[in-house]
Amino acid sequence: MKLQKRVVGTLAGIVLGVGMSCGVMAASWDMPTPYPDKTFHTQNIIEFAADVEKATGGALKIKIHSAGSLFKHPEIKNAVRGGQVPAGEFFLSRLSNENAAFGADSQPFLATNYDEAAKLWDAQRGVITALLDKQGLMPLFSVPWPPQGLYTKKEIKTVDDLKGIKFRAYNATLETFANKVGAAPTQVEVPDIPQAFATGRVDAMITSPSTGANSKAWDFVSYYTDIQAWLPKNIVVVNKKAFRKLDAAAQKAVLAAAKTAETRGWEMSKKETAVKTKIMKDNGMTIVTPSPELMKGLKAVGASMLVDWKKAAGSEGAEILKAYKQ
Ligand code: PCA
Repeated sequence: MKLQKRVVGTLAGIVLGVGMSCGVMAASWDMPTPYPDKTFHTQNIIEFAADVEKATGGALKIKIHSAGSLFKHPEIKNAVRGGQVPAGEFFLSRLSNENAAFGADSQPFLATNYDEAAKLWDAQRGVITALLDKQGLMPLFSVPWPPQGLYTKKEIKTVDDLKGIKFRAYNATLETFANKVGAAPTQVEVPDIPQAFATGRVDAMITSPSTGANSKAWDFVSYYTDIQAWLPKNIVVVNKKAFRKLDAAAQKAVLAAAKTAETRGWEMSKKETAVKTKIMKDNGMTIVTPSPELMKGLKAVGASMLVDWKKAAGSEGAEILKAYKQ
């Protein structure tokens, strides 16, 4: 037994030595993500990992830990920053408490369709990259959720109808929005949505048709009002030190797979919108086109929030808006 172990150990040493001398040391990365497996973002990341593994001939394997199973969503960014894991995914605008520039894509009614969202990401990318660089992080790719809509038990015809409703929020910006319309916000992560509704912690939410359908929203609300309020993004980041430890070929493979994943993810997101809205309809939800009065009221809230955001985001925010409006 002892001898066997030694032989195996020696063999492993030889294999490792040969590997290193060729510069192809195999690496395995653990990658935490916040959303469940069937979420299109997670599916896209699974394909990204497969592309990397294939392009490196198995020299870099990325193991996805979805639905906050390795690190909870609020911990993922710092886990990558601290080097506990080399890469991870999170909801970009969660970082708006560090710098408002991270929250541009969650500003209500600033960018409300895919063309505008793409333009906003072009405008935002450089600023975000510089901010993350200061933390030893590098963005790999970013993909938007479908336009955000309103889920309620009763039909909402004006902003006043939202008064006093217990409202699920997923970041500080949505919390502010909910407060401004007179609702009562509570933070709830996606995997906890069904339970939060079932136990009456919340009675309404704003999220994509994607998250709505995946959460079986028809079990707890009847109306989906298609307000198309903003298209917030997820981002996948890598720890720069971990990235530098890869050989040149693996670094190239990661960047190429990231580029492909960004393109593929945006396409997946676009398809998701119609498919998931139909699933909600087929399950008995009433899909409502918002009244002009409701939209007017919501947009007024968005406009006042943008004024505050501009103040908070300073020169970085101004840079983003200038590039976006060009
Ligand atoms: N789904 C995620 C973020 C935005 C979205 O559409 C959520 O509801 O938390």
